[in-house]
Amino acid sequence: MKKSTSKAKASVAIAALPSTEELKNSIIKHLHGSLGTDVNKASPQAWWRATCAAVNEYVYDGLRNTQRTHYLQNTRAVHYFSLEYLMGRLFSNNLHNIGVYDAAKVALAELGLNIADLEDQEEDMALGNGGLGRLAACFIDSMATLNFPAIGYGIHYEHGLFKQEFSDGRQIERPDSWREYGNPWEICRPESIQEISVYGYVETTYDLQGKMKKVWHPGRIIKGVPWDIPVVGYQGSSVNVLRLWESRASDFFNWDVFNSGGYIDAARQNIEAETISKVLYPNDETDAGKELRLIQQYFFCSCSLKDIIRRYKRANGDDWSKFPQQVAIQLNDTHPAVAIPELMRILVDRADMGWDDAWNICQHVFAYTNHTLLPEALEKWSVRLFEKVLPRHLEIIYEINRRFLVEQVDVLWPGDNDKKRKLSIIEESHEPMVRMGHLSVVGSFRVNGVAQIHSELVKSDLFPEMVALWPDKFTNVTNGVTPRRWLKACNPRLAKLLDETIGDEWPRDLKQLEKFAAFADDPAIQDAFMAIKQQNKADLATVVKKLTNISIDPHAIFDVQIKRLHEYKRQHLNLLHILALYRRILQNPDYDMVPRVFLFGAKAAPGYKLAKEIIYAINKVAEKINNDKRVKNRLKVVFMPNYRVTLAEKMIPAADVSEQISTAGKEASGTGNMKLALNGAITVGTLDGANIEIAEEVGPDNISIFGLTVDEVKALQAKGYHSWDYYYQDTEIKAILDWLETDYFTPGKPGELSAIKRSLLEGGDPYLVLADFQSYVKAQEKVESWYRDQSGWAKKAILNTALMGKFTSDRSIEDYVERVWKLDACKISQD
Ligand code: 9GP
Repeated sequence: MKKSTSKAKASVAIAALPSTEELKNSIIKHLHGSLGTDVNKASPQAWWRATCAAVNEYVYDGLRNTQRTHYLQNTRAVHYFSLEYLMGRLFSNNLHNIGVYDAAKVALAELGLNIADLEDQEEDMALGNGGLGRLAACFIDSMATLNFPAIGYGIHYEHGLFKQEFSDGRQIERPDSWREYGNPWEICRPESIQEISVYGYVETTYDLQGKMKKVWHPGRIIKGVPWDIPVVGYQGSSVNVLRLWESRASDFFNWDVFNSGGYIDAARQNIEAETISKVLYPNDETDAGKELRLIQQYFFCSCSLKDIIRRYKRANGDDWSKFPQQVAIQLNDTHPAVAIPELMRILVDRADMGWDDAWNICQHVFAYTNHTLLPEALEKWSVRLFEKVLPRHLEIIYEINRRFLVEQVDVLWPGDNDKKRKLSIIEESHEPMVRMGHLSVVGSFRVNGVAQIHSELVKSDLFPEMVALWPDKFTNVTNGVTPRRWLKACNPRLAKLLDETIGDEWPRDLKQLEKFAAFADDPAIQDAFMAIKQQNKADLATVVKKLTNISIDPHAIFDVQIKRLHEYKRQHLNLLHILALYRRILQNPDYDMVPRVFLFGAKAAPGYKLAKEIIYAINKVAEKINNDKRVKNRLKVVFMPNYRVTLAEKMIPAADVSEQISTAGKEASGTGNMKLALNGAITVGTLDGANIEIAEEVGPDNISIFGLTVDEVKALQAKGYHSWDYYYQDTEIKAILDWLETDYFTPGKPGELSAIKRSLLEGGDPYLVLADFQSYVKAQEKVESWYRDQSGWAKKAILNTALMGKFTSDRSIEDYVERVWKLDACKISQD
C-alpha cells in the first residue's frame, strides 16, 4: 500500500496529510471516542460521522493556521453577503480538496466499507434555490483555493429548499430537515453571538450643543448565533469560513417579559425570533414580498456587519480610517442591500461619524452583483413595511436618496423631474416602494453583471442613467463553476483520463484542459472518452430505475435539462419538441430517429402555478410515451424527482445533450450550461447568457445554436408579437397544442394539460416559445445528425471538455479580485 504522507507545499494550510493507516486508526478512534460505538455494531451513519471527525482533524488544523495567518498579517478580506448557499454534500468535496479521497477510500475498504455508501449518509445542504446559491458555493471554494482572505455570510436555515415528490405527476413539497441529527461539518461559536433590533420607533433628540440626534427605540431584540462551516481550498490551500447565523430570542428581552409574568408571551416571542432562520424562501427569481423575508435580510446583514466591525476593531481600535482598506463587502443580488443603510446607521448613530465621512466609507466598501433582469425579481419593499420593521433605516434611505437626487441627478440633468422620478430610490406609486436595485447601485463602488451580454443589458436596459452618472462603476464578471466538484469529484473516470493524458494540474488551472484538444482526433482517446460516457450513462440508468422505475437504454442520446422550472427557461419548449417527435412516430411507424431519452430535473416555486402545470404536463406525457409500444423505445421521458446538487452530480457526467434554451436576454448567465459542457455534453442553446461565451470558446461546429437573438427578440416585441399566427400557420404547432387539450395524456380528463396552450395563445406567449419552435427543432435535428457519426461526436464532446477552461470559478474570482475587490492572496503559514 502506498502511504500518502506527503508534506504540505508552501502556502498550504494543512501541515501533513494522513497515510491510509493513520486515517483508519483515526476513524476507529472517533468511532469509539466521539460516537461511543464499536466496529461490530456501528451503523453506516456512525461510520460516516467517524470519518468526518477524522477528516476534521485536518480541516481544523488548516482552519487554525489560516485564521492565525490572516490575523497576524491583518489582511484585507472580502465578505460575501448572500442569502443563499447551495452547498450540496461536503464529504467527498472535503476529502478531494484536502487530498485524502483515495486514502480514505482504501482505509474504509480495509474496514469493510464502501465509500459511496458513506457518501449517501449525508443530506444535501440545500440552503439555496438554484444558480445564485450554487454560484456562491463555487465562489467560496475558489476563494479558499486561491488563498484569498474571504468569509461567506448567510443564514443558518433550519429547513433548506423543500424536498420534491410527485403524486400522480404533480409536485408535492415536503420539508427539508438537513441537520435534524446535527451536521458534522459545522461549529457553533457562541462566543461570537450578536444581537440585532427590529421594529420600534425613532426619537429625535438634541444634545447640549443643539446637535440633532436620532435615537431608535427598537421593539424587539433578536440574537444571532453563528455557525461556522470550514471551506477547504483545493490541495489544502486556505481553509476559510462560511458563517451562517441562526436566530434566537434575546435572553435579556425574554427574561424581561418572563419576569413580568408573561410566560406565554415569552414563549411566543421565542418562537417568533426563531422563525427568522426557520426556512429558506423557495421563490426563485421572484420577489417574495413578505415581512419575514425583509427581517431575514436585515438579520443576517446586521449580524454580519457587527461581526466584521468586531474583528476590525480588534486589529485597528476605533480608528475607522482603514475600514475601506480592510473590508470589501460583495452583495449577492439585492437581497443583502439593507446592509448599506445599516452600515450608515452604525457609523452615524453609533460611532457619531458625520454623514459625509460615513457615506464615503460605505461607497468604498460595498459592491453589488446583479443576477437578473426579470422585473419581478428586482426587489422592492413597501415604504409602509420598511417603516414598521426598520424605521431608522427608512429615514437613512430617504436621506441617501435626497442627497443623491440633489447632488448627482439634478447636477447632470438640472430640473428634469422625469429623471428624478426614474432614478429615485423611492418609487412614487400608489403604494410607495423602496427600490433595492437603485439603492444597491447608489451605495456601491462597483456593479457587475454575470456574463458579457447580461452586463451590457444591465447598462443599456436596467440602469442607463446610472451609467451616465458613473460610467466606471459598471463592469462584467462572467460566472464560473468549480472544476473540483463539477469534474474531478463527480466524474472520476473522466478526471482519471485527463490526469493520464494531460497531467493532474487542471483542477487548479483549468486552462490546462486545452492540451486535451490535441487528442480530439485520436481514435484511442475518442474510444476511451466515449466508453467513460457510456459507463456514466449506465450508472445514471440505474439511478433512474431506482428513483422512477423507468428503464432507459444507455445507448440512446441522453438529453438533459436541469434547472429551476421557469417559463423563461422554457422547459415547455422542450416538451413541445418531444410531442412533435412522438407525433411523427405515430404518423410514421418507421420514423427513423436515434433513440433519445429526455431527462428533466427541476423544482417549481410552490406558488408558481404555471410552472407546476408544466411539471405535471411533462410527467403525464412521459407516462404515455414510456408505455406506448408503438414508440419502440425510440423515445423515453424522465422527470427526476427532487433535483438537487447530489442528483446533478449524477446527471451531468452522463449527459450527451445540454438544453440551454431560454429566451434570449432572459437568462443572466446560467452555470449548468458550463458544468454540462465541461463534462462533454453538446449544448443546444440560444444566444443567451453565458451560452454566447461558451459558443465563442468551443466554436460553431461544437454547439447547436438556434432561435432569436436579443436584438431580434426586442424587434419582434416592438413590432408586436402574435403567437396565434404561429398556431394557425404551422400545422405541427397547431396539432401539438390541440393534442394537449384532449384527454389523450390524461384519460377521462380533457383539458387537464391546457394551461400551457392557454399561456402560449391567450397569454400571448411572453417568452416567444412558438417563435423559436421550428428553429429549435432544426437545432435538434442537427445534433441528431452529429450523433449518427460517433467518431465526429466524440471529437465534438472532447473539444467541449477541452475548451471550457475559461469557465472555472477560479477565473471568476480572479476577475473579481482585479476588477472589484483588489485583494492580495495570502500565503498560509503553519504552526
Ligand atoms: O438566473 C440567474 C442565472 O442565470 C445565473 O447563472 C445565476 C448566478 O449568477 O443567478 C440567477 N439569478 C437568480 O437566481 C436570481 O437573481
